[in-house]
Amino acid sequence: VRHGVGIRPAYHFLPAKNWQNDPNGPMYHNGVYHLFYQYNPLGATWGSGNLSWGHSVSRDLVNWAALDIALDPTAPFDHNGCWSGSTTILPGGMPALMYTGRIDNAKVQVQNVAFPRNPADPLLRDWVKPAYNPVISLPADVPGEYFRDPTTAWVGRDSMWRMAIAAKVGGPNGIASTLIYRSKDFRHWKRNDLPLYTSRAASMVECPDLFPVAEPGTEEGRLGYASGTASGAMRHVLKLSVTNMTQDYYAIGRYDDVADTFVPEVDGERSVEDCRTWRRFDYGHVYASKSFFDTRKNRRVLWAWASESDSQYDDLARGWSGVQIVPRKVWLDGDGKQLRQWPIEEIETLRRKRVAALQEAHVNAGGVNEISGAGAQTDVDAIFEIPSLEEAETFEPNWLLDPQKLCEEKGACVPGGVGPFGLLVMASGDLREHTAVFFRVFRHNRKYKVLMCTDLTRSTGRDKVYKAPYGGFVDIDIEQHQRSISLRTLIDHSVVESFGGGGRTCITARVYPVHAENNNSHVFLFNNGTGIVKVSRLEAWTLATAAVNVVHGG
Ligand code: DQQ
Repeated sequence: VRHGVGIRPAYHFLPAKNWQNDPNGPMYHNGVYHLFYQYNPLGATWGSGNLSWGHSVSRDLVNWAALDIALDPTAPFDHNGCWSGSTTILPGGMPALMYTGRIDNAKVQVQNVAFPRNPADPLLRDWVKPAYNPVISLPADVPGEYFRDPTTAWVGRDSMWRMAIAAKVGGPNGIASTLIYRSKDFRHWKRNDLPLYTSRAASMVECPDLFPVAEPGTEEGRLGYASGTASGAMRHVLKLSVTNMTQDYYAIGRYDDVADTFVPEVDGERSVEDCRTWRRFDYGHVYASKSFFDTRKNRRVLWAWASESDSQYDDLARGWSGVQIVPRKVWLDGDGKQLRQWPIEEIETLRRKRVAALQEAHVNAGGVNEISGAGAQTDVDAIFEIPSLEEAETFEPNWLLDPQKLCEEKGACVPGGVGPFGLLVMASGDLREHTAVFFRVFRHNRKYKVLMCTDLTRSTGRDKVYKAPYGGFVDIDIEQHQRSISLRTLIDHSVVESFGGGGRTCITARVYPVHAENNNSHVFLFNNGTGIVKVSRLEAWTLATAAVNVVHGG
């Protein structure tokens, strides 16, 4: 197997070479978008002690220019790695990076700040770490390796800065906590007695993100959190990355801006205490997500890391590892219970040839219809309509807890009643290799339950590659939606990002088809249910290659 040819994404963010993981400190400042990211300049592996902040800039969140590394592990307060953190734009427009440094042989974690050497430089190329770092040292009740990932700071009604930091509190078997620190001057920080949130169920959570959401029907831009201020909103979102699950979970809830505590509003089988029961931004393969408020378009934008899911040997052979998802706009759904996500509209500037425009089409039971002209760089946007829900299979209540397992039991090849129907992407002409993105509708307590899966079982002929299906439920009342459900899928060689039910359920997968080495991938519609499925509307476009950290000249 050749490594990398046909696999390297064409419009997802990745450095020219080497390893990247978490997105760090995304911001929009003076007309420029910045993305920093965990980067190992020495190779295609994580390299904990070498981690630096890679830095790229963009005017449209699609095309990116690579700049020099913003932070590298050279100071006494970070010489074992510059780990994750965030940016805050201080009053007067001065941006500040707050990040975790690993200091000594014990790899103790502390928090450091850095500022642009020349704030007038439009690209903010050069960052200085003041000698007074660290600004926050390790608290006595936190083990050295469990204190990290400061958030963007915000100002409370008492005019004090606040930021959240992940920590395990109370020794090695301590409690996964999100601590709040407060400061008057962004330099001297004091920990609140009460944490923002604790979860006894998870052993460590990292990369917290707290942000306000506009209530349905009101405008995001009204919240006045352009500079990171989180106050003034009725409800907030807390996202936590659960270390041992390598998964991100979020809850919508109430943030008390005096006590600095967060209480999730949970429904169904979700629990306040156990953040692993919360909803997920993505039911596939993403981690360590981070959002920022984009004042250019008054929207919240989410980034997240999608690591490789083949082997480290493959990473080394390719010389690179890890991509960022296409940035997503995030907002509160009209039901007030869940977030919705959609690829930022700028990605549509890459649309070149519209290869399909279907209306009132259909896919017969057992049908497989090619969308000809669609391939490894394609954007598909479709609405399916189910003429009759009569044939829906009966839902078993114990399936509720584990949609992923249900996708394993009922993969794309298992015929059903209503569905499985959807797309086969990154498919070889003979269909031997394909990744299936699909829905299956079940009857449940006189209502219907919609399951969305990305089935990787046949994604590649290679072995030693992750192939278990991903899955999540789509929280919509399909009867209220005229028995219709939408699916948008962004196909980019080894990345398949799908948005089900208008972005209520998202699944990102990494795939490594062998046939793609010959640049000969196909896209099909399929229906493995017992009745026909209508395609009320479907459009598909080829997508151009974006300029992402391309190295010029030389
Ligand atoms: N990655 C960083 C940490 C963070 C983890 C180190 C999450 O700061 O907790 O690369 O992926």
